[in-house]
Amino acid sequence: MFKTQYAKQVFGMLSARNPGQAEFLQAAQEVLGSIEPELDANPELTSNAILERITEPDRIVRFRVTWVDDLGQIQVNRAWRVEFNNAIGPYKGGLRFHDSVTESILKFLGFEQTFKNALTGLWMGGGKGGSDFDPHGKSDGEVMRFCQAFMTELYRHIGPESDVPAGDIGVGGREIGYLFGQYKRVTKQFSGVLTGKGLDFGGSLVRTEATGYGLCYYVQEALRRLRNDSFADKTVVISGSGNVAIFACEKAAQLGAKVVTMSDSAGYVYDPDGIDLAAVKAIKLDRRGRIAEYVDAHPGAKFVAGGSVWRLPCDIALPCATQNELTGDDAKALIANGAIIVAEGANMPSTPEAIDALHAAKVLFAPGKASNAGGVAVSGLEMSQDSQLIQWSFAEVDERLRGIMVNIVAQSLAAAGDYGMGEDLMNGANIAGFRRVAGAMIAQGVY
Ligand code: NDP
Ligand code: 2IT
Repeated sequence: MFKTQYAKQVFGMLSARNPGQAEFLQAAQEVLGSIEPELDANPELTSNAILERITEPDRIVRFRVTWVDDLGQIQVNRAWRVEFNNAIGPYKGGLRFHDSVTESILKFLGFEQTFKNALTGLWMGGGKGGSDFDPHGKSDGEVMRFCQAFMTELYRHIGPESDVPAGDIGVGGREIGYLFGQYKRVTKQFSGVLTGKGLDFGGSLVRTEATGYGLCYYVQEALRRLRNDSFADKTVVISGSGNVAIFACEKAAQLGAKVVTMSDSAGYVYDPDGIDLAAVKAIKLDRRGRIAEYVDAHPGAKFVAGGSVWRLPCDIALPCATQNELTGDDAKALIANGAIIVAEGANMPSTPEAIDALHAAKVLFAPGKASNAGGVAVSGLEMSQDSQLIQWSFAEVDERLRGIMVNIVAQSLAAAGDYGMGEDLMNGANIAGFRRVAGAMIAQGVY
């Protein structure tokens, strides 16, 4: 599986030390596999024990969150903050509230975040946190009380120059507002300790749209450079119907494509006329409803319970829901249907089998840590604005975001080119992100 003794030995150690952490080992295996030529070319990476250090989180805080539901019952959830690596900046990364959350999932996300943040070119280390709290079906009051209880412990571990959380699955503007309110209540500090804040209290324009928009800017640039092509007149299939999916759909349509699907954990909608995004926003953002409701007002569309959007014909596939949602068989269906690029809006949505199949078929594959970096990039821009107590215009932030995504494509192709890997955007992103973090670690000595 590995060609170098060093990567093989470290992965063996990781597997022995982290039993049952399948997601974390999956993410680590991908990165270690990609950077092997870099290890061969730079023996100081081995002598500085960079792989042993970069795969072990700096620290993990785990805590109990106790809150009272609307029936007066006491509820207990588990929560974590994984502070993975701060070689190039304060720990930075989102909070996920979902009943599937485990330490393995947060470690994979924090590990990925370390390299993603490096690719943005901004000063941000890697972190991730969250809870097994499931916000589905909870009232506003319950979500607020949970967020307040969560922050009552988390506040002592974070700070604008040490660790800056943001949103992820189940954590959007509402939750960040409640978390920020509680942070201020217990610390008396108004600072950029969280990103994704409301526009009237330290938030940045474009942060809400940033991940989905950035994903499309990345795809636009990759298609331009590698296929002399664009979004114009392409059919796009998107999974998910949350923050990332909605704004990927919006930008893809603005760039001339037709998006025909969106989904949630219950199933997907297929609209051959192109998704009516205003309707999706009304259902998902205004009413917090289910995507199945879309067909009520769109008789030409259908809702399919379960099933996979990846079996539908498309040119561009944008997985924007969750990890391991696009399997090897899904990839084979996309290849058979003539897809030209799969670009990850979610974190690690493609299984290793899917990635192998896409590479073998020469379908462009954009790894999440590169193609979904727009969200955290604008979080970094929010931190810059907060530290100066200013707010840039929409156009200014959007242009900086576009520049960062174009640069991520360039950096990835340059790193792949260093080892004759051509258009391998995954190996290129892993090498480029790793280089920056490893270089900073070596320069900062043994710690
Ligand atoms: P949201 O909570 O806004 O939306 C998540 C969407 O994915 C929902 O449609 C949800 O459906 C679906 N989903 C979640 N879990 C599952 C599951 N186990 N099976 C099937 N569907 C599921 O989250 P985001 O849009 O913010 O995040 C989506 C992905 O993008 C995640 O992988 C996240 O890590 C990644 N990401 C997010 C960024 C951000 O800025 N928000 C930045 C970079 C990456 P349902 O409602 O039924 O659960
Ligand atoms: O996965 C991610 O990059 C995010 N959820 C966004 C993190 C952030 O700090 O904005």
